[in-house]
Amino acid sequence: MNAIILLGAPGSGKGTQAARLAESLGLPHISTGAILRQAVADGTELGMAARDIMAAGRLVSDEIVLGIVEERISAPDCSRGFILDGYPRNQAQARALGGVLSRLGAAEWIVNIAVPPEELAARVRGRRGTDGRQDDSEEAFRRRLEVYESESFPLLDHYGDRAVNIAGLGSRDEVFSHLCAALPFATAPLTTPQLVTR
Ligand code: B4P
Repeated sequence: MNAIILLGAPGSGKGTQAARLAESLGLPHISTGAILRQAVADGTELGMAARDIMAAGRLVSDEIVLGIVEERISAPDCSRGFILDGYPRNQAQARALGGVLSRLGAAEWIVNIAVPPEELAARVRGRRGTDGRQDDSEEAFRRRLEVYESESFPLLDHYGDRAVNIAGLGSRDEVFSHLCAALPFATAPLTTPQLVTR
């Protein structure tokens, strides 16, 4: 079982790349952010608990998010593996996940998508108004970046050389090629015609 873990700042393209990888490998894409947004939209108890925290750009409690992840990865469609997008986001989550994955006997593949802050801000600004995400407002996004710097960025030290860094700048296709190159079992489709010489 392969557990692919995508790390990166808000707006780094974790969700974009996880969706492509899921399609290419035929593995489920598990986005804790998407699950939480759906719960908010459905008005469930979980959604009620998460709504204001997310809108403020803060992290939902570790206990809640671990519960979501444990339940999702124990579903039958995750038996070959899965792609985690947005989890873990701090050291407590990383330790909890490590315990769950070792019980499952899963191999961890950790990839960090590196994007400079000015590009992150430009991307999120670009989707304001189209996606209607409350946490994309100027204030909430600034807070999300601060939370990333203090809580999620240190995960790179936590994972050390088990995490592979890839460049998240460039087109979505280029980033996808870097991602596939970091995973021995993934192959990126050719994005430019191959020159055939006779
Ligand atoms: P997430 O849903 O994980 O959102 P994100 O980190 O902001 O986005 P992502 O990096 O996936 O960027 P995307 O592909 O969309 O989290 C939202 C909130 O949920 C958190 O703030 C928190 O409150 C809560 N939450 C989630 N997980 C949690 C956890 N584990 N613990 C506690 N709380 C948790 O890309 C961004 C934009 O860039 C898009 O518009 C995209 O089209 C564009 N883009 C992507 N790739 C590009 C490229 N190569 N070039 C140009 N644009 C690109």
